[in-house]
Amino acid sequence: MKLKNSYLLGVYDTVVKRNPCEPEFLQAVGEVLESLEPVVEKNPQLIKAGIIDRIVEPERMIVFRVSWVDDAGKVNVNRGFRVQFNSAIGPYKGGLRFHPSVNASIIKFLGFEQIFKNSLTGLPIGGGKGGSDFDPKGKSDNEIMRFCQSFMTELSKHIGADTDVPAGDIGVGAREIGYLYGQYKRLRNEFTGVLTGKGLTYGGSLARTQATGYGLCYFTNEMLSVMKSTDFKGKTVVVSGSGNVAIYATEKAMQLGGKVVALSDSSGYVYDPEGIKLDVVKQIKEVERARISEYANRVESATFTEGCSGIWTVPCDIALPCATQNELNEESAKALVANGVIAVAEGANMPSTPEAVEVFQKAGILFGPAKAANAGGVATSALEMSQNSMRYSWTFDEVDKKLSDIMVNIFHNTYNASKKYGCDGNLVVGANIAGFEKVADAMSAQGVAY
Ligand code: NDP
Ligand code: 2IT
Repeated sequence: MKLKNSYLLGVYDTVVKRNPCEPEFLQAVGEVLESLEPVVEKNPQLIKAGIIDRIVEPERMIVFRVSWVDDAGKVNVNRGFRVQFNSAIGPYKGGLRFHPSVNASIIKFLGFEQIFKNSLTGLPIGGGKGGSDFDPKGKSDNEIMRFCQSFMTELSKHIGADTDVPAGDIGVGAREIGYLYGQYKRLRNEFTGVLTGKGLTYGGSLARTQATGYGLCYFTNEMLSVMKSTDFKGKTVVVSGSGNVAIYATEKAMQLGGKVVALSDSSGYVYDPEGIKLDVVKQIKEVERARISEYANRVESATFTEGCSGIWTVPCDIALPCATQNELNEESAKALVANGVIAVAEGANMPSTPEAVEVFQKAGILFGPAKAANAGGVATSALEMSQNSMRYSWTFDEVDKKLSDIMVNIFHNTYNASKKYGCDGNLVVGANIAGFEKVADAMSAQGVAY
């Protein structure tokens, strides 16, 4: 922790005391507080108004039991969460994660990040996140359906199209959103835009599936162009993960002229020096829900290596971590730098450890932090909400164009904020400050309840 400002140190100490055993949440808060030092020094009125003391404390956290019956007739119990972190600029908005590692710390770090990310989109959405320690791997469709129905039976009491609008994240894609939506509608008898990432036949938006990965590449392309006068053309790209974000980041990186040579999952990574064949990946991951190792069985030029962090030893010009938090540590960052990487942009949430970020920044590598670089998913979710409110839908090209404009804007707002506060080109600081300013203003305007 490099915090020096005594007020911010006090805020951080309180967060540590209130949230023991929550390392991911403390990591996310620590990074934002460090970035806000110059803002607090320029704007001491923030201290009296308690804006930062308030922003680090969720407005509400709901924790609930999710009981469900498996195919053998046995009752299973999981824990469900929804953190409603900040509603200053719009209804709570953020995904649901189903993964065995989910706990209060993970949900709170994600919900906290979402406040600033959602603000950066320029759209009226507050910060929230939820999920469960349920593991979808190896479950039948019927088990997934029963779990989702049980989860939504409780969650439905706390969400609504103007209150809190969940979406997908790790382990929650179109299938899960469908089951969750069906149950909400059954319970409430309302056809409303209460979830995003819906199927196209019942209120989903074109381009939402592609949005996070495409948006990541639009952001990266603008960062490359403005800060290094280059682009994706002819560049070698490594993408970690092989889920929703990784697949569509790969697709757009290739459309922009890059060559993606590696993808991973939690078991290991595949390396294909001839360039990843995305149709094979989509068949394996989206249709068969199988492991990425299968790619090496089907494509002759590819090899599979066990262990997911080895992917960062593959030489590349551009690295796009798109799997999960803290997947890229100091050692991996050093390997990337030694191999000549010029840009790293985060598709996943907080995939780089603080030590890794420092390695990139010291080496002068372009670094696009998650809050800015992966905001295209939630931005397009907000566009889905707009279409639902209008009972209308835009074409793929209309949504894609809005997405691209939003990502270019996010880059410039982030870059400009870094310059305004004397940290030229430090997009971590820029994103945190640009995201914070709008939320802080709205919180000040709305007063404090006595
Ligand atoms: P998916 O569930 O579609 O894919 C997740 C991918 O990451 C899989 O390849 C998975 O491998 C891998 N992964 C998950 N956990 C781990 C782990 N502990 N170690 C190694 N690999 C892991 O999720 P998404 O693609 O939607 O999400 C990926 C990241 O992007 C997450 O950080 C998410 O928060 C973030 N994000 C997602 C958005 C969206 O719109 N979906 C928007 C913005 C950010 P395996 O199958 O082996 O588990
Ligand atoms: O981390 C994220 O921004 C998401 N998982 C997407 C959230 C959303 O509401 O679309």
